[in-house]
Amino acid sequence: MNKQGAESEVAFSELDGSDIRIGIIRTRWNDEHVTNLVDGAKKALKECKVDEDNIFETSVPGAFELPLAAKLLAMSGTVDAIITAGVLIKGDTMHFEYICDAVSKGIMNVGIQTNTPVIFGVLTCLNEDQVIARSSADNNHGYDWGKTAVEMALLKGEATGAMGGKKGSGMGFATAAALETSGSSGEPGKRDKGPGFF
Ligand code: DLZ
Repeated sequence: MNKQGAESEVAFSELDGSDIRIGIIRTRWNDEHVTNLVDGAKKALKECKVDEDNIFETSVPGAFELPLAAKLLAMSGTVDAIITAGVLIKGDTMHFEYICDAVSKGIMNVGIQTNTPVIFGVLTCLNEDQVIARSSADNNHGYDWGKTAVEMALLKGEATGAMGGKKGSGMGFATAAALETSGSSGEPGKRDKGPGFF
């Protein structure tokens, strides 16, 4: 079968998610495929040592409901990153185009507005074969979404100082912060351990 570019091309460094909490919001539309994707995400979370008790999962009817549900969860302050999971399959009308556009922009906006990493775990496929090629055991995009959620949660922790520079996303922010740490010297360019972007 032509997988039409289905293979994942992203590599992840080793991620320690033992101190982070992840929210999963999944759709009940295309239930079977979405369940496979969520299973893939959970496999990645387990590999990253995210405690099962630190995974909150809930569902909404369809992909259109994902952005608002994600915003409400982000505003609750109970999770460090959110995975939205859904499958949109093109039909005979323009519905697919409108929903894809609204959902992708909506999910992006939630992350930007709430400073909570929100993973775009929505497959937008032309047919079911494309869905299967992206949610099956050996190539499950949900797995990448799980790793991405942990990486972004760690990244936010580094950037805000919440991780105390101990755990990293692999992007080096915490290292940069640690290099600049010099106590309360008051010297220009020096500062106490804190947000780690520079
Ligand atoms: C209505 C609809 C259709 C036609 N297709 C999908 C789909 O492929 N995937 C999905 O997640 N949801 C679909 N929906 C439901 C909408 O996302 C939404 O739940 C309803 O329009 C109610 O707001």
